Amino acid sequence: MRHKFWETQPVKQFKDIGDISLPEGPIEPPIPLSEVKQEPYNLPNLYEWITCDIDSEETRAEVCNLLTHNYIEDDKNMFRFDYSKEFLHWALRPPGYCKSWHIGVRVKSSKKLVAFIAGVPARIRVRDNVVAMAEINFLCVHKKLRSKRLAPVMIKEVTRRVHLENIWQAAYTAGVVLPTPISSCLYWHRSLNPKKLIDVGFCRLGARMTMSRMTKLYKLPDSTGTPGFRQMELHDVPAVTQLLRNYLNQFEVAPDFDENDVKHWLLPTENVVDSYVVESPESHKITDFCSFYSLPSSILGNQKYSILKAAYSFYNVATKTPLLQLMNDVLIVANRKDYDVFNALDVMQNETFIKELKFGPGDGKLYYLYNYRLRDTLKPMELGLVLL
Ligand code: NHW
Ligand code: MG
Repeated sequence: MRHKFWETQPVKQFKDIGDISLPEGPIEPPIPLSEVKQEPYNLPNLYEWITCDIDSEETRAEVCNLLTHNYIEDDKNMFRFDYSKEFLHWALRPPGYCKSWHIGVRVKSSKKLVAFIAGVPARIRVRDNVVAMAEINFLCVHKKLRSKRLAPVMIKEVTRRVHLENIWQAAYTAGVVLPTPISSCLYWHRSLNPKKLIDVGFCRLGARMTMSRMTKLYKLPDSTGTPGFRQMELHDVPAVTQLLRNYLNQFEVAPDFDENDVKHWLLPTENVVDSYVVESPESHKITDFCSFYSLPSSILGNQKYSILKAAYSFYNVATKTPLLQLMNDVLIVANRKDYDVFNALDVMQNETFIKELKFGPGDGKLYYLYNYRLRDTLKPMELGLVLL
């Protein structure tokens, strides 16, 4: 398959797969900032660029509205991600974020927002190198403007604005195959509310399965089992950071989190991100950590339900409690908080609990790096990075 745009970009190409003469690392060197294009790329005449002020309630609502009606749907167009304003506030304003990386396109005459793309800064370790990167997400073009090659212009513009901050690499994910994934991961789903999931068509009753057997199969206890399991608090930030840094070290690609990052990304925020620790009842040391973020989907065209409440496994570290037990406790918490489904990628050590905790397979999520070549693709278990 030809990729007219992606073939022109500094990414590992399909023809490079297996070519061991190519070195690992950056594909193109940085250029002096004075040589970075100073003006935005050209848009078709009816449209104009805007920098979206995510601090403004009104802009955030506009972006939410665009995404709610035009962002990612499943293969069968039954569900569409429904990012909340609180979620966007969290996702787009990590430490050191750049306003200029929150990019919208609107119709000049009506001012209607019709496209969006965003980047946030992150330090990502690739094997032994910590690389300053942008994480690119929320690329969205209004349904009526699809297939007009607007996406490549959006990508070039965000690249230019990232370059202006002297950053030359990026990480992103997609459900589609582009040149070329660093890892191909799979989502797994753990039913919490099987009856609703069947009603809305998220899953089906298998052969020889009845609703009552299904309900019994997925039933969870009311309270968690691990002594010392509790919600993470502000004073846990140093201990959690240490735990995470030690743990993430074993993966080939992983974020290089410091305390500020942990505070932002992992301290509980109502309806956005939830984190729990295990504090040893004897030593009061934090021995284990787990977290999930909250990303509902709109249910398209169902009479009875309009929202699917989904929790997504984020970062989990088990040093004392078995990971299986820790994750079972997270399922219990998510169930108690009324989530319908708990999702996890097969990254890190997630494979060790996915089958036993009754997750079923779902869609793929492909991970990519921009302007950074890895010699071989990584197994999901070698990946220590979760992108929203
Ligand atoms: S993935 C979510 C993407 N969004 C959606 O799926 C929402 C629904 N779909 C749409 O809004 C998470 C449109 O279909 C979009 C494409 C906008 C996706 N990534 O305008 P054209 C992210 O946000 C290529 C990258 O005609 P369209 C991560 C496609 O292969 N490229 O298509 C975003 C083709 O190029 P090719 C994608 O359907 C990462 C070209 O776009 C893509 O109207 C971005 C066609 O453009 C995707 N998901 O609009 C990259 N989908 O070469 C960041 C399609 O094959 C890179 N394409 O001809 C790093 C930048 C920063 C670097 C800093 C150093
Ligand atoms: Mg287009």
